[in-house]
Amino acid sequence: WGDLGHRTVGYLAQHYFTDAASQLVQAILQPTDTFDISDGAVWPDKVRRRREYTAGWHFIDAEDTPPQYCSVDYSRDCPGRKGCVISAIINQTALLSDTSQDTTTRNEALKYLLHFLGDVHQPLHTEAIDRGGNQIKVCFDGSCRKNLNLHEVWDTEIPNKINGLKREPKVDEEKETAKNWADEMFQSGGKISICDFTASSTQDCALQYAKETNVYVYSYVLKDGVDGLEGQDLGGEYYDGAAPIVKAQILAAGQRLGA
Ligand code: DCM
Ligand code: DCM
Ligand code: DCM
Ligand code: ZN
Ligand code: ZN
Repeated sequence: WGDLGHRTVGYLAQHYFTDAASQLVQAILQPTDTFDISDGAVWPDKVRRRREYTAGWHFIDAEDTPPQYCSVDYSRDCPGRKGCVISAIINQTALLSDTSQDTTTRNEALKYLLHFLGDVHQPLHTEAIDRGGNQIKVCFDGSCRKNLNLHEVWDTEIPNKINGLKREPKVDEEKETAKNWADEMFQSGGKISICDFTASSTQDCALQYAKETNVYVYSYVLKDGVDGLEGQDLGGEYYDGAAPIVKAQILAAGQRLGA
């Protein structure tokens, strides 16, 4: 997701925290007036280029065959050295839970988790084809600007349009929009199924979420194949079908992150 999506997932998760969880997040994140939970959630994107070894942690390149057969396979799709969003969730959960780790390690582990629970719910972050849709050129609401692609439409254009947010907003406006969207979903979004992580491993839970997310690649995102999307304007009918999926996935990410 873009910043709006990640910030909303952070604010939404906060609504589900127990008092103990709020205190723990306060202690580990140490938020300030200018650095709140939503800034923690976008932080991994801010350091992504400086920390090249983290670039592969944001997605899992499922080598499946849309729109015919969907699947996510941990041993097939998560390269050992480079890692993927599933291994990143496993590793950062372990670091966050380990009280013998230093404060910086646990602070960063929390920020990575705030972010990756979001990314694992973006359909194109669970799909390899054309680098998760980054190489599929499309248009949106009359704009066919250079480099606009299917991935960015799902990360940013659709969430922005749902909320009437323009491109490249000021941070304060973006945070306000994210807070309002989170409040709205908390009030009327309904209840999402949550993996029982006391009974299942982090890997099984993260993989379950990735598989659920990957199903949308088939049922909607690429249902007409790549050729049916290339060069098309996705701001109309495609947007109308995509918006409820984006809302459902942001809601699921927020509730699951909160849990
Ligand atoms: N920062 C962070 N975690 C915090 C507080 C700040 O990652 N708990 C980030 C935000 C800025 C940088 O560190 O990019 C410097 O923040 P500050 O000026 O608050 O030290
Ligand atoms: N940062 C921070 N707290 C950390 C790690 C990093 O405040 N635990 C800040 C410092 C930089 C930015 O985040 O502004 C990126 O850090 P780095 O250069 O280490 O990737
Ligand atoms: N991305 C992805 N799958 C890939 C490569 C990238 O989901 N195989 C994501 C990560 C960013 C976005 O696409 O959210 C843009 O990546 P980049 O800046 O590496 O082009
Ligand atoms: Zn993305
Ligand atoms: Zn990301």
